[in-house]
Amino acid sequence: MDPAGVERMIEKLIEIRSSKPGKLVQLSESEIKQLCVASRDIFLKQPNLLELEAPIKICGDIHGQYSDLLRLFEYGGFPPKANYLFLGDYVDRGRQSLETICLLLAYKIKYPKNFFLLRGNHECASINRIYGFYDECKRRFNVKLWKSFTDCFNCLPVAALIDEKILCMHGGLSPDLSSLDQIRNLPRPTAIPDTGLLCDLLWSDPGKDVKGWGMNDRGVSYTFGPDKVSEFLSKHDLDLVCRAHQVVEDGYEFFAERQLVTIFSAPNYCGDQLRRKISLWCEHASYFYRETLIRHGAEVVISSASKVAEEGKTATFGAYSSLFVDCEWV
Ligand SMILES: [Mn+2]
Repeated sequence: MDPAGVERMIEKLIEIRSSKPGKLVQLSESEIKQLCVASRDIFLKQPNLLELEAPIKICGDIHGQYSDLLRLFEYGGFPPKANYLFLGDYVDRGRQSLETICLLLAYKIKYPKNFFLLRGNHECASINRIYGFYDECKRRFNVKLWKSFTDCFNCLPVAALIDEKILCMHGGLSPDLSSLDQIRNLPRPTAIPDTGLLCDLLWSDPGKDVKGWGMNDRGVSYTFGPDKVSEFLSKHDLDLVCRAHQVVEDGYEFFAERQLVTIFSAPNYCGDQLRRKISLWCEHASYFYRETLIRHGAEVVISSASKVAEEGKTATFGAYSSLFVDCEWV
């Protein structure tokens, strides 16, 4: 894809960052198709289990909340100021799945070695057909374009390993996962099956009261107990599982004595309130930085601006967070 074309699309997409949230960016159908094809090629050239290095900023679900994605970059730094790993669920539910996924794919094409996207359970045709993305594509373009996204999503990588110590995925562990090579060897392109390793990596959830493996209320995959997290980390000599997939009120939540963390990055819209909360985010960052430095000897910084409010009305879940892993601070 023509580098100048990608650059123009990025400019057009981030130009509205000072506009009222919700403003649409109308890209052309052919431009979007090119994004899908070019990013797909890059996903397939890179491994299904990405091996990444800190410093990198890890972000959870975005779900079409484009203005919040722009704020996240305003705070964390627009690429290439910082390296990013997103844990999936870019589309559905929010109003601007198209802008969200287009900006993320454009950054992937522009900075293939500094910007990474994992697959979420919503990056699958059978799910995003129902939860909003299909309708948005059909309303603003056509069904054919939605199919181009499906071809691209079927090639997204499913997990990442940071500094050989932090394993990241959208959902969680799987009873079928005994070696990390199994993730490396998962075939692509592929839809997300209803059972098995790929399904679990994208769908499973930790369960506080679970011992071993339990039923999942979603009707798909499993839940896993703290015992399974400990067992998995010690077997593979890892420090932390980092995943998304569940709304957590503060934007992040630890599990199993801090051996697993859930990150969720889609806050409710809140205008100026959010800006105020973002400064809180900084304060939290230094606190967690110190705390985890003691624990791991490597810095895992978790920051969050929580419970943001919208003009007098309290948001149900106003979490806004990302997990920072930054070796420069060692
Ligand atoms: Mn999910």
